Amino acid sequence: MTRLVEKDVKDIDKTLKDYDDFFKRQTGCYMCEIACRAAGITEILPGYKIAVVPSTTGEGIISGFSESVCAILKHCTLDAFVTSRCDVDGIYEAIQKGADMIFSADDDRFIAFGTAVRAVAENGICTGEGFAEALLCSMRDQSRKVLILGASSVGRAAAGYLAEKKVPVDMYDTNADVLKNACAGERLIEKLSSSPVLKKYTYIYDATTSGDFITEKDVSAETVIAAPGMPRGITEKACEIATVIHNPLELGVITMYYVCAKQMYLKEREMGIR
Ligand code: PYL
Repeated sequence: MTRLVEKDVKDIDKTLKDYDDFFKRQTGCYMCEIACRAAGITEILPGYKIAVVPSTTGEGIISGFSESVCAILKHCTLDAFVTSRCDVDGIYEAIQKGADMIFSADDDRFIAFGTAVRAVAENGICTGEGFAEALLCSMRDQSRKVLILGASSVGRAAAGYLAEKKVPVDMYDTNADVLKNACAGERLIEKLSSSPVLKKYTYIYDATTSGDFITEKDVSAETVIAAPGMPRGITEKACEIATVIHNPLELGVITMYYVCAKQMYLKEREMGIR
């Protein structure tokens, strides 16, 4: 997983509306709609109060990261705030201020979790599934194979999601061992033993951290690429030709919210408090 830096997140809050309009032109849906579909939400859920708690562990705070997460959640008309304090003190503040859900990220893990009921959503899995749903909505022919590059947690989540939707997948990773252990037993996932010819695929999913390796030679006007990988794996010139769905944080965060909220809602119904 690439650790984001300030320049990756600094303009997110200012560009969210325009970006979501662009995203809708690309996929036919707004990010919230895609995230709800990825989370398997078919009914209106209660709005939960969300606290974003900065974490100073490891390499510490990324300037603008928590504020961007909060802005993304508010863009979906959710009730979110960033705690003034960090780490455990921030968790204490979040609960004192009535947060139902907390978002927090250290260098290894970014999660959303319930404060009153056991519920958790993880960024890599949610990003993988959110972008897979975005690709699915953009595919004119869902019987065509999708090429997934990168068997990281994001790529594995995407492969499992698409296979569950009966979409055939070719999967490739430069690390043969990582590829071998990915999505074991999934019938609809074919693992490639050599580097694929990109031009052969209309639908591509870039879950790598390679950056700028898909060029204008590899794509056509029909090509659709879901690209959660950071840095973006597709060159500017290729982005002018193909449909490239890419954002550093937005879709993963929104999908995390709905995945966590669905767990909370179902548990609350079980407990008779909804
Ligand atoms: C969640 C992002 C998506 C891609 N890489 C992940 C990353 O950069 N993780 C590190 C996040 C650190 C946040 C820092 C803060 O500002 O609270 N601890």
